[in-house]
Parts: sequence; structure tokens; C-alpha cells
Amino acid sequence: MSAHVDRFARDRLPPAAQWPELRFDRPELQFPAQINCVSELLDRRVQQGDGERPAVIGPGVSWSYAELQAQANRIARVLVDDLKLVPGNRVLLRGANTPMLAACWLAVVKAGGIAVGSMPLLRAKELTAIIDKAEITHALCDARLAGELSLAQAGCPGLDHVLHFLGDGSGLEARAADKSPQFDAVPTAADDVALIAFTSGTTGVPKGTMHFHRDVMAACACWPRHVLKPTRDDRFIGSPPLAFTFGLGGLLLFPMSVGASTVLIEKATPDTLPAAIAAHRATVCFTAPTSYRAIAIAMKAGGAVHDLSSLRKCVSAGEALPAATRALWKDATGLEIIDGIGSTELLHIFISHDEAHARPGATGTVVPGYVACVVDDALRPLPPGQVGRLAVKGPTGCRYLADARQSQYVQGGWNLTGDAYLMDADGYFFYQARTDDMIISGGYNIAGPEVESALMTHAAVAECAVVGVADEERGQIVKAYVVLKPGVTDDAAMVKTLQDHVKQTVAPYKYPRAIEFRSSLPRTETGKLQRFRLRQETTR
Ligand code: 3UK
Repeated sequence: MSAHVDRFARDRLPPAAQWPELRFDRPELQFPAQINCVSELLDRRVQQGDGERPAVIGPGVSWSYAELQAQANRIARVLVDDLKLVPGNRVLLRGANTPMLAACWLAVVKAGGIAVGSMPLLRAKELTAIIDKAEITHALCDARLAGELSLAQAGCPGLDHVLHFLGDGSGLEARAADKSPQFDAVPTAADDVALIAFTSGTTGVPKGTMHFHRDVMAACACWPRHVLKPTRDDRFIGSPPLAFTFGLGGLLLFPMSVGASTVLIEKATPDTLPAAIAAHRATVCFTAPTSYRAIAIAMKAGGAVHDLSSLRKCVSAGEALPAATRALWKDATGLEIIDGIGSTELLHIFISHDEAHARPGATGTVVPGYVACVVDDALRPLPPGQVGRLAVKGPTGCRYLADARQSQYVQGGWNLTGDAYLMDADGYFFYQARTDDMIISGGYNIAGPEVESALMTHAAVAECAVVGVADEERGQIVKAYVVLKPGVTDDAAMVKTLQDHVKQTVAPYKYPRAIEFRSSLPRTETGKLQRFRLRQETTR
């Protein structure tokens, strides 16, 4: 049944005993044995008469579904006819979020290839690790990011074919222009791998997560359908890179799954995103909690004012959403943020809430199609109100590419995300910390993010990070790294003010005994706080 001539990915799936249990117990999760997710998301749109509707918008570009299909088909022809791609080959995709990058993703997957995204900021060393691990043979690369890839290429003998796009016009676009706009999707099996998404988490050696054509359809059938509920008239926009599955789903797959349009912008920072939302009259926004916070703070400070009145739905993921950030955003825009926890391993969001069911401090309830519980170290479910490890099952799940860490993420059929959570009696899940970020001080368990949330309710705080640092007397003490808002004085009086503020907001024993002021905090490519870096600094 598999259409993969190159069996690399299939041969490197984890052994059956280490797979998570997969559940397809809803009508929308019944998939045929043969399915190509790009025929479903793209070709079907055009067949159903949506060909003239806008699909992808970018700098100087606006493609209808029919134009996007023609472009993807031409690129698929270049891959197959010129670059000798066979189904199952891995293709590295490298670029800022642009319509061309989106067309390349669709072309690779339609041709039965396996799309391997890479974050634009990766250096040659990190690219080499991914290319080696996934034995990548082909690359389609934004010409503006060619430098690091060509450095990597020297150490990657298997990478035979590299084509550039968005350069001087002699690369991929020129070749594609000569090709026929017709290309029949390769009839892949539902369980042929469509993409490998790499994640380094917040530490360590990158892991490749393998997702099937069926998984892409399952992700579209769960969270967007039941929680986001977009319409074909929505216009999506946001910051996460397409190489991050948060961005791939939110800014490409989900809009396509309902025939909506998506605005791809290259540098969506808190400084540029509001103007782009206003210019494109975007209705659905995806970004990280820190970005919502920074935009809301800037709006309150009365800087350049952008008209965000087109926005209908704002989605936050990647990190816990502090209650203070939810309140700031609501105050600035009138909109209730939709929080959701997802992971690269599970492809997208599995616990979330819609606008009507937001509860400050809670991530939400389990998304239809998934089951989730909080378990102890022996994987026994804990009663509501107790803190334990988050365990999840559903139609998607973790399958690392040849990686011993499979047996850490998947245990007893459950995906263990590495997060400490509490579930209340109503089934709402409350994020506590990464399991390795829990601070134990004087015998108390303290979740760093809870102290961060408390600090963020103080008007002087722009950003903060809380970690445990070694202490002779207490084992660990709580230490806060704080970025103050412009114009606030970082003196001992401010330390005392913030400490008192925390003591009045949460149980006093949780207050940060040490506070250090910084101008910025260490973050990953995807905007996650790297608490481990701060911990390393203090133990050096
Ligand atoms: C953390 C959250 C609290 C959590 C992701 C949406 O973040 C994504 O994937 P990653 O593999 O990281 C997964 C880990 O990030 N996290 C994410 N969202 C939340 N913590 N509240 C949240 N709302 O530690 C999780 O285990 O980078 C998010 C969709 C797709 C994704 N890949």
C-alpha cells in the first residue's frame, strides 16, 4: 500500500511496542487507507469550485487556490523530472514564511516526498545534524538563507540537489515556469510519512518527529474544527515559522482545510505584526504569549496605533499564557485569547478552549479526539486537584526517527509531554511547569511559571523568568530574572517592591529571594524561555 519507493522513514519508525496508542473513535477521524493530504487540502478545494478564492498572501503576492495549485504542481514537476525525487525522499525546506515556501511544502508532500522544515535562524552545524539524521537528499532554500546551507553542504555528501528560490530568478522559479501546471498527487498510504519535524525542546540534541499523511488530516479534524471554528472568510496571520508545527498548522494547513486565506509575513515581531494585521485586515492571529504581552504593552503606552479591529480570534501556544497577559490583551483589544497546548510530537494542539470557555490560568479542556489525564510516576491517574505528569492519547502521537528517547516520551501507550499539570473537577487543565523546572525550596514544591505569572501582574515588569538556584540552607531558592518596562529604575527598592508584590499575590513562601534585572531573556527560535540557560549561569 505504501507509495514510498525510498523506505528510509518507514524502516526507522519506532518498534510497535513503543508506539503511543492511537485513537480514531470519532466519525471525522475515519480515514481511507490511501490518502495524500495535499490532494485533500489543495486539489479538493479547486475541484469543489474554490479555485478563484484567495489562498496565500505575501509580500507582493496574492495567489488564489488555483494559482497555488499550479505553482505547487510546477515545483513538484521540477522535483520529480529534474531532481529525480522519488516518493519517500526527504526534502529540506528552508526559508522565512513566504508563499513560495508554502508552495514548496505542498509540492514536496504532493509528490510523495517527506518535508523537513528548518528554522530560518539555524546555523550550518545545526543544519548538518538534521541533514545527517534524516539522510536528506534534496533541499529547496530561500536564496537569502543560502549561506549557512552551503556551509553545511560541504559536510553532507548525501545532499545531492539544492535549488534556491526568491533569488535572482534563475533558480527554482525559472525552472518551474517551464513546467506543466498539471501534476497528479502520488497516491500515498495514509501511514506514509509526510513530514519530519525536528524539535530540540529547550535543551539537547534535536529529535525528528515523523507524521503521516493521515496525521495532517487528523490535526485539521480536531482542534481547528472543534475549538477554533474558522470560516472560509477568515484571513489567518501570525508569527510562528512554517518549520514549527504550530506555524505549519496555524498558518497553512488549517486555513486550507476550510478554504480560508493566510497571510505569510517574513518577520512577524511584536513591532511588525500589528501593522501587518491592520494592513491585511486579518481575522485570526497565531503568536506566542510574550508577543501578545509586548503588543498590548506597546498599545497601552500609546505608541504607533494600528487598527486591530479586524481580529476575531487570537491563538496563543508554545508556552504557558500568564493570566496577566490574557487580561492585558483583553484590555487592549477586547478579545479573549484562545490558549492551547500542543507539541511537535503530537503535531498540534490537544488541550485548549474557545473564547467562551476561557479560565484565567487554565490551558483549557481536552480537545475532542484526544484523551488526557494527570498521572503519577507509575502512570496511575491522579484525582482532580493533584499535580502530576500530563499524559495524552489521540489520533496523532510521538514517533521519533530512530531515537532512544521514544521510550521517555511514550510510556504505556501514553504520550508524556514532560509537563507538570493539575486537572480540576471540571476537567480544566492548569499548567504548573516543565517537570524539570519544578523548584524545591525548603521542602516546598514551587512552580517557576506561577511565580512568573505573579510578577507579571506588576506594572513595572515587561518579561521575567523564574528558576531554582542552589542554596545551602534551603536546597534551592527561587530566583527571578526580570526585564523592566522602559523608564523603570532597577534598584534595591524595586527588588523589595517586586518581592512584596509576589508575597501578596501567591503564597508568601514562593517569593523570589533573589532578583536580577536583565535587558533581555534567553529564548529559543520558537520564543520559548530557556530557563536551563539561566540555571547554568548560576551554577557555573
Ligand atoms: C510547552 C505549553 C503551556 C509545553 C506547539 C502548539 O509548543 C509547541 O511544540 P513544542 O514541541 O513544545 C511543546 C511544549 O511546549 N507548551 C506549548 N504550548 C503550551 N505550555 N501552555 C501552552 N499553551 O511544555 C509542551 O510540552 O515546541 C504548540 C502547536 C504545535 C506545537 N508544536
